[in-house]
Amino acid sequence: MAASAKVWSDPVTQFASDVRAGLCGKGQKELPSKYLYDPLGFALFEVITQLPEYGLTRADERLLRSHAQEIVRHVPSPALVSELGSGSGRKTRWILSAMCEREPVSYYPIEISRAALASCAAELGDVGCAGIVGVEREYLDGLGEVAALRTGGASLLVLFLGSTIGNFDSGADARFLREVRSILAPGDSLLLGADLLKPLERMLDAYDDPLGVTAAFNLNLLGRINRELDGDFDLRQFEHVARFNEATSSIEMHLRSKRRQVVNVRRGGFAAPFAADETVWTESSHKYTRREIAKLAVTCGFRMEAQWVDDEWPFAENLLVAV
Ligand code: AVJ
Repeated sequence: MAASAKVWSDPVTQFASDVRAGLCGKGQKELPSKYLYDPLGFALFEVITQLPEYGLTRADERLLRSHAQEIVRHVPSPALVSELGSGSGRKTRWILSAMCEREPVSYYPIEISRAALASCAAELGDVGCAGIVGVEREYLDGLGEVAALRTGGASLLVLFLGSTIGNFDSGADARFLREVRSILAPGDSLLLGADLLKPLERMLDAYDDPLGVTAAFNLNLLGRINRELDGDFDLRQFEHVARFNEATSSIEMHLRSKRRQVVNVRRGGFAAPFAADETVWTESSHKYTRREIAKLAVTCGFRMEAQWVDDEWPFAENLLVAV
């Protein structure tokens, strides 16, 4: 039993089986967006956050910077801070510094990307009172671990920033938030960043920038398959596509095969056929309305304590409290 559990949890085996499932079935091909973030993908995403067309991360950071004191005032003291997908950690600085003005705080970033954890520890190492303990796990497993560490009457403040919630398929965002809620105790807080619906042109430019950084970020997923699974994708035979799906209110990223071709993934032991113009769906990024977030909060066992919206780039910071 131990042996099979070990084989299954091997990250390469898991990646190979997810790629096989995503590329070899009938119907729409798809790959889980979490695989976009290998070290190269993580670095490309960092560049995306600096593009003039991609206002999301700057809006998130502006809101946290301007309202950190106020946000923290809603959180019962003492509190542990944990973050689902810390990324570089840059935005988190404002919250941690505000927490530190009242008490020393332990911060538990949860990340599957080791590169992100390292960058996060380096970025936040100088925030005086914060002890940083990185947790290299999937979000819910990691959060369960952090919740088990709490002692006495400490509350938990969970950060889920950057609109990563929007990457779940429709319906899966609510399922995920309910799972988060089930790990929390009444009175714990969840600070949820969510990108808002905005004019179509603005959304498309953000996911198909003229420099081609987002295209590189997307294509890198095929490069990663080549590197880690000994694949033979010719990246020049695929192109980046960003489109808005009205029905789901999501920006979708796809990779379109420029011609009919067969790609071998040798370490996975399979080959994937592509028709000309067939796409692989690599990411959805749902765009919320303010009311939709409020409804989501309530159906998942939270109340909406407060909401802050950026003036330049429609994006909302939502403070939810577990009921
Ligand atoms: C990191 C989930 C916020 O959906 O906007 C950026 C990732 N994809 N450009 C997003 C992303 C393409 C991103 N999040």
